[in-house]
Parts: sequence; structure tokens; C-alpha cells
Amino acid sequence: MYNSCRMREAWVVETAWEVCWQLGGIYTVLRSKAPAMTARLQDHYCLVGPYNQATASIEFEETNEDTPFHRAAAELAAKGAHIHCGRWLVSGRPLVVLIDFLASWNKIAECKYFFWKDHQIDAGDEAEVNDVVLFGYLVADFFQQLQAQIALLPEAERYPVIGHFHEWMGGAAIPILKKRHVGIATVFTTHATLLGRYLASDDPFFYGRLPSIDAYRAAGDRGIYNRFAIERAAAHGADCFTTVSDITAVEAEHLLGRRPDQVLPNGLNIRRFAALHEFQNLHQLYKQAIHEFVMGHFYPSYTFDLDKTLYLFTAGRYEYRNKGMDLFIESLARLNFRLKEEKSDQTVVAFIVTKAPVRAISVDVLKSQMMFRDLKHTCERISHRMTERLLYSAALGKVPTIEDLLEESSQMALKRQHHAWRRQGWPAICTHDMLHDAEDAVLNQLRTCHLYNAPEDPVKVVYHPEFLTGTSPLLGLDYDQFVRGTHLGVFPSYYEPWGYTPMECAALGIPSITSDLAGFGSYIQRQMPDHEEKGLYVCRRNMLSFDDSANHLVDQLMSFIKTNRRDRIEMRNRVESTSDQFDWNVLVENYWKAHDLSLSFFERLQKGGSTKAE
Ligand code: G6P
Ligand code: 1S3
Repeated sequence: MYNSCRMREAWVVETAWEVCWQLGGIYTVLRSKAPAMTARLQDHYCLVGPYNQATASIEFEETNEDTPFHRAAAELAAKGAHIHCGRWLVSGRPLVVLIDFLASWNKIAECKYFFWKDHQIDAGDEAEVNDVVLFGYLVADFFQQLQAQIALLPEAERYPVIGHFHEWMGGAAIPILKKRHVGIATVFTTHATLLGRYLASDDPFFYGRLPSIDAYRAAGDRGIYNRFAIERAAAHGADCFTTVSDITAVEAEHLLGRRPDQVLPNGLNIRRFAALHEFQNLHQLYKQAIHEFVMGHFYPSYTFDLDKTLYLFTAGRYEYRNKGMDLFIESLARLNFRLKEEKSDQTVVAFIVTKAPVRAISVDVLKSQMMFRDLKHTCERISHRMTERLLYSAALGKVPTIEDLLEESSQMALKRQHHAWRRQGWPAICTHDMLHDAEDAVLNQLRTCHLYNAPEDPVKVVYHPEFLTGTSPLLGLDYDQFVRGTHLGVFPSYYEPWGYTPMECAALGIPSITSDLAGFGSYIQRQMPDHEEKGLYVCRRNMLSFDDSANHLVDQLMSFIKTNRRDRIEMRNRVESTSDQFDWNVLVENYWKAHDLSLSFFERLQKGGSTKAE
């Protein structure tokens, strides 16, 4: 275990756009890590983010405590800033400072001027860049006040301050703090490079081309020059530069021009059950809920054996190529062909869960589910009545016939409901009416691949273009519950700095496929030689053509489909047992190392040396 004596003696402040505000993966990083941070640093740890009333009203509690963070916030407030200090209502209850930068909009012109004058970065007219610059100045003001408050503490508590900044949106304060010579050690973490994400999304040879990309020109061509400049200034200005995986470290070195000093793999806050059967029971429970959705969706057109049906899924932000949705769909088409060729009696239902622009849930899809629910209620009523009749027959000492148990009126009611429910066409491939149906990349590829949910096709698809919630009238499951009910998560990303989805599957006891171009995939390839045995598969994408990767993925899917129930139960046990390794209690050590590095680079710089590792 990494042993840092410094860390117990520092004030650590993490700044990010996603504090108390879920937008993407960084929220998961900060929130899941909070208990590990406060366990060690207690109230010497604080997070800073922008104030967003809608989410703050749920996730944040303003407090009136006596901490240097509260005092610094009060000083800033006295000078006119709108700033809230309190606790994030998540496990670990860390201290949080939320800055309402929009309330200081009168300062935007001045901030943009100084950002251009001092750092030669033109914030331009883009609203997001302007927000980031204004927030950056307010964050820098906060750190200055914090320094002043800490200087007033008794000598024994006057520890150094470490400012840890995430992503370009949280990193604009770094060059400002450097320019003002504020005496704090800084860490910058990029969770993806802006330019890399743009370039990878439409260049199938991105990784091969990486060493020869002219980053400045490419950023200009893509119209993201000012964001790129902020990211680069943060990466170069920080005492310690970090990223989340080896893959992104190489990308950052080429595109941002600095090799990260430390890699900070992402973790989770793992909660394991004491008994193995508990999570297996949950699989069964939520699989039943998925079965019900599947019956409601498919059975009005045709039926198949649910006991021989496997549920695959992919999920993530709608970055169609980056998240490997294109490869998944292509592989499903090839899988369909192979299963037909083998005359397999297996059915595969593949879910694609993302968030795309939609009008509403499709009326036909919803109607079918509602009618199925009515049928279920009728069955429940009849079964209650049957229990009464069975008891009556048993009390008479009589063996009942089906007519004794099921009245004619009930039989008729069931038949009528079933007839009304049946439909002529095939089940929809998409659960929603899309806003841009003709241009939607997933829909178009499903059409091109002829994945239409035809009765003779063993591979069925359900494209759910909205994130899952327990209150939805379709599946009625939260994401975690849905994952538990499936058999395999498939995430063959092309661009994925880390990728939480396969790791979450492991924590929930579900096997998954990631890719060797995902940070998590390359991490398990290095750290876990027996990852396949453990139900963590890695699809090869690095330096492989799309076609070869699709064939590799189909082979992986085919061998999974051939597993029997016992194999799958054992595999779920094995995959769940790996999850301890991904706990923040283990992985937070890398943060302590980065913080130590920042302190030593910072001290060296103070003495007139270089910030770079020597
Ligand atoms: C869990 C349950 C078992 C069930 C099994 C189904 O292990 O505890 O009762 O038989 O899941 O597994 P399968 O992979 O076929 O969904
Ligand atoms: C990023 O979020 P994304 O899905 O845009 O940060 C995440 C947290 O580090 C990371 O898991 C993901 O790969 C990145 O892409």
C-alpha cells in the first residue's frame, strides 16, 4: 500500500463541472470516490463546482459550519459573489462549495479580456467557453481566499493546499492561479482530450495517425480551438498532470504536448453481498421483469421460448462510433446469420440503451405493454379465484377438474384479451418515436443490417433511445436493476478513455465485453491475465479493421451463447468476485501519489526548478 505521510497534512480541493450535477462520467468518479476521500482527509477535503439550482436542490445541503472553506466562501460572498457552502448529500458527505457564476455575469467582459491578455486565449462568443472562463476566475478567487484563511489557522494546521482540477471545464483556474502566483500545488486530470474525442469519432485510423496529427491545426479545423487552448494551458500549467488510462496518456502526450505524470484509473464504491445467492436471486428477479417486457413487446406478433433466450445490451452516451454501437450492431447481424445457419434454437434479445432526441414513447409499443399488463392483472384475479376454488374442492376431499377451477367466463375473458392484444406486423425495433428518424445512425444501421425483428430471426433488437428509469411505463427498471437482469453487457468502444459500464457490470455480477481501446479494457489486460475466465472479455479493436473486429466480437458472442445455465451462474460468481479490485479503497492510492507528486513538483518550482518529472 502506498504510504504517504504528506497526505494527512494537506487541504485537498477538487474542482469539476459535475459536482452535485450529473452530466457524464466525471460525476460518477467524484461521487463514488467521496467516501474514500473523506475517510482519509475528513473535513480537509472539499469539492468545488458551479451552482445549478435544479440539481443542487436535491443533492446539496447548505450548512453553517466553521471550516476554512466556509470562511473563504463568506469572504467572497461579502465581495459580491454568489456562493454556497455545505455538504454533498452522498455517501461520505463531503464538504462542497458551489459557485453561482451566472450571478457574476457583469464580470464576463473583464475576465475574457484578462484571459486573452495574460494567457493569449480568446474566449470568443461561445456560451460554454464564456461560462468556463468566468467560473475559472471565481474559482481562482476562492483559492486565494482559502489560502488567506489557512494562513490564519494555528501553525499546526497550516498545511499546504492541493487544488485538483478535472477536465478543461474545471481547469481554466490553473493558468489564472499560476499567473497570480497563488501558493497552492495543482493537479489536472483530463478524462479524455477534447480533440481526441472529435477526431476519433469519424476517423477509423485515428490511433495510427495520432503521432503525426498537428493538434493546433486540427483543433482550428474542428472549430474547438479556444476549448483546446484552455485544456492545453491547464495540462501545462498544472504541477502534476494526470489522466485516467494508459491509452489516454498516449493521446494526451501527442495532442496536448505533455506526458501525464500519473495515471489515475477510475474506481467504484463497491458494496458486496455477504452471500453469493443474494445477487443471483436479484438476477432472477430482474430477468423476470425483462421477460415481461419482452412478452409484452414480441408475443403479440409471435412467440419464442424465454428459457432459451439470452439478453445482451449496450449502453452509454450517444456517441455512435466512439462507444462501438456500430460494431455491436454489425456483430448482431453476423450473429443472426450464424445462429440461423446452425439452426440454433436460442433467441438473443439485444438492447441498445442511450439518449437520442425523441418525441415520445411510441404509442403502439406502449399500448402493447399496457394490454399485456391488463392480461397479467386478469391472470392474477383468476389465480386468486382459483385458489379459493381449489381450497373448497380440497376441503370436500375432491380432486378438481380444470372446469372446476377455471370458470367459463374467465376462460372467455382470457381469450378475448389475447385476441385484442395480437397484432399483424412485426414488433418495433425502437421503443420511441425519434425526432430524426431518417437520420438516426442506430436506426439506419439496424435497417441496413436487416435487423427488423422478423419471426425467423433468432437475434431480436430493442433500441431504447432514452436512459432507463424505474418510473418508465416500458421496462420500469432503473439502470442497475436492468443490468442485473441481463446476461451480458457489450461495450466494444473505439474511443473510451476509461469506460465505467463494464466495471459496473462486474460490480453487479454480470459478465461483459469491453475493448482493448477502452481504458478499462487495457487495464484488465495488464492487471488481470485471467480476465476471460472471470467473465471480463476484451474485444480486439486496436490496429484491427472494423471487419476483423466484428468477426472477433461475433466469435465472443457465439461462445457466450453456447454456455449453459450452470456455466453462467458460475461465471456470474467469478465476475462478481473481481469487483473488489475496482473499489476506490484500492484505487484511491493513485490519487495520493498524484497529490504527493504535485506537492514535490510545486516545492521544486518554488525553489526555482522545473515542474517536470526528473
Ligand atoms: C440465478 C438464480 C437461479 C436461476 C439462474 C438463471 O442464478 O439464482 O435460480 O436459475 O439465475 O440463470 P440464467 O443465466 O439462465 O439467467
Ligand atoms: C469520460 O466520460 P465519457 O463517457 O465522455 O470520463 C469518464 C470518467 O473518467 C470515462 O469513464 C469515460 O471513458 C470518458 O468518456
